[in-house]
Amino acid sequence: MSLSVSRRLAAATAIAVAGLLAATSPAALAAPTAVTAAPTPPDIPLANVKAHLAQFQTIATNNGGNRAHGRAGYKASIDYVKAKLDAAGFTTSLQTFTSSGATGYNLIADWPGGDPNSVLMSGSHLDSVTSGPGINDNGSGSAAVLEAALAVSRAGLQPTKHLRFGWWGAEELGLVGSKYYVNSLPAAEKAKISGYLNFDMIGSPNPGYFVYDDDPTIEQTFKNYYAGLGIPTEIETEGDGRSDHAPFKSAGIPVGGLFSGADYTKTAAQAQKWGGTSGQAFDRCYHSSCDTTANINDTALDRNADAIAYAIWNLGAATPVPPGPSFENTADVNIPDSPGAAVTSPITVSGVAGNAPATTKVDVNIVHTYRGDLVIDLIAPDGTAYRLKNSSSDSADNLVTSYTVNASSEVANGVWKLQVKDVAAQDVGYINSWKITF
Ligand code: DTR
Ligand code: CA
Ligand code: ZN
Ligand code: ZN
Repeated sequence: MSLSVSRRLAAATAIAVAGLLAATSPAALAAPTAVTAAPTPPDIPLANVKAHLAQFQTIATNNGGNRAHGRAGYKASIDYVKAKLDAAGFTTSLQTFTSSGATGYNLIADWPGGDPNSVLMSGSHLDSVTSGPGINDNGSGSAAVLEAALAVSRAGLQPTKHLRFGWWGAEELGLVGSKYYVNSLPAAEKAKISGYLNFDMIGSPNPGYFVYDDDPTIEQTFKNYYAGLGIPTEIETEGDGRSDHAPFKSAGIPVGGLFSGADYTKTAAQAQKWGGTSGQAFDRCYHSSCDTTANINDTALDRNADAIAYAIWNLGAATPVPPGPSFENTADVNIPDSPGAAVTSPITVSGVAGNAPATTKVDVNIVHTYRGDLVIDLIAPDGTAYRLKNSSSDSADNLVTSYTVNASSEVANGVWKLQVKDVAAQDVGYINSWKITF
C-alpha cells in the first residue's frame, strides 16, 4: 500500500480500528461439531518436501558430502528439522546416545493434545551413509514426515490420538537410534503407542510402491490410499528387519510403512504396472555418492508424502476443530532498515475466555526485499516474547506464512503485538497485515 505518510497514518489508524471491529467475535462462531469420520487429509505440497531435500543437500555439501552419524552434517540436519517443528508449535526433545564412539541424536516431536494414552507415531531415519548425502535414503522419508507434521500444525489438527513424530540417528549403523528410543521407553509408555509408521526410502528414482505387511489395519490404510489412486501396491517382504520399524515391532507395537525400493532390481512385471525401467535397481544410487537431489522420483515422493498425511489423518481419527476467534490488524507499519529500532503492530483482543491455546496461530504478511533480515516476535499482553522467526540468509522477498505458538500460559484478552526488527542493512519493507487466531 503506497500512501503518503500522513494519509498512510490516517488510513492505518482507520484500518486498524476497522480491522479490530471486523474481527471475528467468539459469539459469531458456530459451536464445534464433532465428526465421526476422519476429515479429508490435506495434499502435502511436493514443493515443500523438495525444499527440505534441498536443505539436506546443502547441509551435506557444506559438511563433507554426507549427513552420517557422528558427522557435522547429521547434527545440522537435526537442527534444521527441529527449528521447523519448534516454529510450528511442536514440543520437541533431543535424545542423545553414543554409537561407534560418537554422539548420536534422535529428535522427538509431540503435537500438543489428543489422548495421551493412545499415541500414533510416525518416523524416519535422518542419517545418511558416509559415502553420500542420502537424499533418497533417507532424506525422502525425513522430509515427507516433516512436511506431514507441518501440515498437522497448519491445520491446527486436534486428533483423537496424540501425534508423535521421530527422526532417528545411526540407522545405517544398525537401527541404533530407534533401538535406543524403544529400549529407553518404560513399558507403560510403550503400551501407549497404538502404531508406529516408518518411512525409509520413499522417493526412489525407479520407484516401486511397497506397503509393509505388518499390522493389518495400518497396511489396509495405505492400500486404501493407493487404491484411491488406482495404483497397485506390493507387500514389502524383505524389509522386516531392515529399518526403524523393527525395534517397535519387537516391542509388540503395531507397525506399518511405505517403501519405494533400494538396490533390488525392478522386474518386467513391476515395470508393466508401475512404469520405470525393468532390469534396473529401484535406486541405483543406494548408499552411493550419487544419492543426491537428482536421485528422486517426484511422483513417487509426492504420492508417498500424501499417503503419510492420509494415514495420520485416518489412523489418528482426526477431528477437525474450526479455528477459534481471530483478530487482525491490516495497518501498514514501516520497518526501518538496520540499525533501526524494532517496530510493533498491536491487536487488542477482547471477549475471549481464559488463556490462549497451545496452538495459537499467527499469520503474518510482510512486504520486504530480503526476508532473511527480519527477526519476528509475538509479544503477549504481559510482555512475554515468543520468537517466531530468526534472521537467516533467506534472500527471498516477502514473508507470508503462519506460525503456531504454545501460548497456553497467556491470558487471551489484552494487547498482543507483532514485533519486527530488521537486523541487516540495505533492504526495507513493511508489515502489511497480521492476524492472531485462538
Ligand atoms: N535398510 C534401509 C533400506 C532398506 C532396504 N530394504 C528395506 C526395506 C524396508 C525399508 C527400508 C529398506 C537403509 O539402508 O536405510
Ligand atoms: Ca502432494
Ligand atoms: Zn540406507
Ligand atoms: Zn534408509
